[in-house]
Amino acid sequence: MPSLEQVRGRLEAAGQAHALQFWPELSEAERRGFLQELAQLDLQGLREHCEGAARAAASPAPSLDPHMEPVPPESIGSVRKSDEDSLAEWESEGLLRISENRVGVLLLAGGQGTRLGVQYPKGMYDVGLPSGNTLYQIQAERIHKIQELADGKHGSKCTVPWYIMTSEFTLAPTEKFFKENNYFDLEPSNIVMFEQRMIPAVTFDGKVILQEKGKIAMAPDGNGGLYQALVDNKVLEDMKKRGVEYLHVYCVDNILVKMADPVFIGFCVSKGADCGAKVVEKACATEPVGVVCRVRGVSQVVEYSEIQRETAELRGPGGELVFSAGNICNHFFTRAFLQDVAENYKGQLKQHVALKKVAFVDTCGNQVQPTKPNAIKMEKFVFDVFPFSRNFVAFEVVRQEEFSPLKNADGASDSPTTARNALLAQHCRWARAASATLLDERGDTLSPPTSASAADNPPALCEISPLVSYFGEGLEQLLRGRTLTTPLLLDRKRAQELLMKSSIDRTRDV
Ligand code: UD2
Repeated sequence: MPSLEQVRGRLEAAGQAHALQFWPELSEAERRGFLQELAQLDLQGLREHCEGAARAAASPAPSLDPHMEPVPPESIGSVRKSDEDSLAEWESEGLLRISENRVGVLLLAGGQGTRLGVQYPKGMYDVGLPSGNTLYQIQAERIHKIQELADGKHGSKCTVPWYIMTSEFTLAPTEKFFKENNYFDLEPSNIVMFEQRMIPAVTFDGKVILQEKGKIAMAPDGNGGLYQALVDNKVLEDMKKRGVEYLHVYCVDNILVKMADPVFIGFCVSKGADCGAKVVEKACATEPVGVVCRVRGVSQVVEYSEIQRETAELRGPGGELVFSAGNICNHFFTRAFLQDVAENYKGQLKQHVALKKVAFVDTCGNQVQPTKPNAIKMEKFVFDVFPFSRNFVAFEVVRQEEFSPLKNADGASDSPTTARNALLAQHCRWARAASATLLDERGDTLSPPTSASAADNPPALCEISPLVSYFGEGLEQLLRGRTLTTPLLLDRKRAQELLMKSSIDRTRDV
């Protein structure tokens, strides 16, 4: 570890000597911790980072809007517009690749979840389902099920490894939570957690911020920090060792995420894509999702925070949004493409400026909670590698089946309530499609919601464990012709009971 004097020298050279202002007041233990933290900082690049951040905040990059064009609809694959045969073909292709151990999933879980307002990683959040399952549990169960479906189809015993990118904020609690939950009965060696880098938040005049007298305010480097983190933690080597060639990268908070979605994987593979993104039709012009579009002819995402309102609101002749392909942070990458990015492009990723409120210690040593943004955080975005791909594809999926993100606390959109209701409504649809009748607690038949009533009434409490059904499949044999009282939790045990009952009923019929 470098000495205090060496660190002081480098801080001075970077114009950041103020970081040691309160050194004399620190205890021995605090000094050790702080010195260690400072030693880990890239002190060589610090000046460049701080000056760059201040410059970027003072003169924002020119807007991309004048160069944006929508992706022509015929260039976007679509669940809605494809026939049953194509969908079945893609699914089959995806399941084959999964059964061959060539598919992995990668969770982006380094974010701080500030909007939701919890102090723990978002994946640990329980949105209040009858099962009490957290987002991590739901995701893990979907991995179990997709492995089982691929095994069932191909007679294999396959593994979908789960890579999880965390940050200094989320690694320890995530590890602890997985351990406490016995890794959700997945094989621990198939869960690979790794950490992305942290970078200092910077004031508008380019100074690092003291969050405490012996601590610099640091933040994860954005979900585009993925590419550096893959290299830092030798994740690409791990993928190679396991034979993983295709990766489904997704963000933690979408309760409807189809883990290792075989349809999406199969679509991308059959199109020879090296990079792909799922999109949904935007719900409204101001929905906080990036738009997949072309900029100067090259496919990429323009983030919701960077598109101008007038552009977002542009409408075509039929009244539809011109930029309607909403990014849902579900991406496909080949390992070969990620390797290429790691070797050739990760240094070229754009830096995006976010202005945030960061608590700090002022020069008199007082703790201050700012009421307006006082800090610049530089972030990279995971989708900024799209322009480097040779064959990018977009794939439109149905919102109500695949996208309901948990971003905010209740009372706003994309909340625990909207996420819970989206999942319950989907499971009611699955149960009804399997010819079940659902009753309320008083024994009255629950009729399917009309689009008008769905907005006001929460759906029936009908939850189907991913261990029973991944995406609605296999329910007919359990539910056909049955009348079931809600709340209903169709977990493995209940499914077994229903299966036994079905075979007894069939014997009686004979
Ligand atoms: C993301 C997408 C947006 C849209 C939306 C849909 C990006 C940059 N934006 O916006 O276009 O698709 O999701 O829900 O992808 N994360 C990290 N490390 C970080 C920061 C974030 O791992 O340093 C993770 C975070 O834990 C989450 C994901 O990245 O799983 C997305 O982060 P977010 O929720 O802050 O992104 P949001 O909603 O602004």
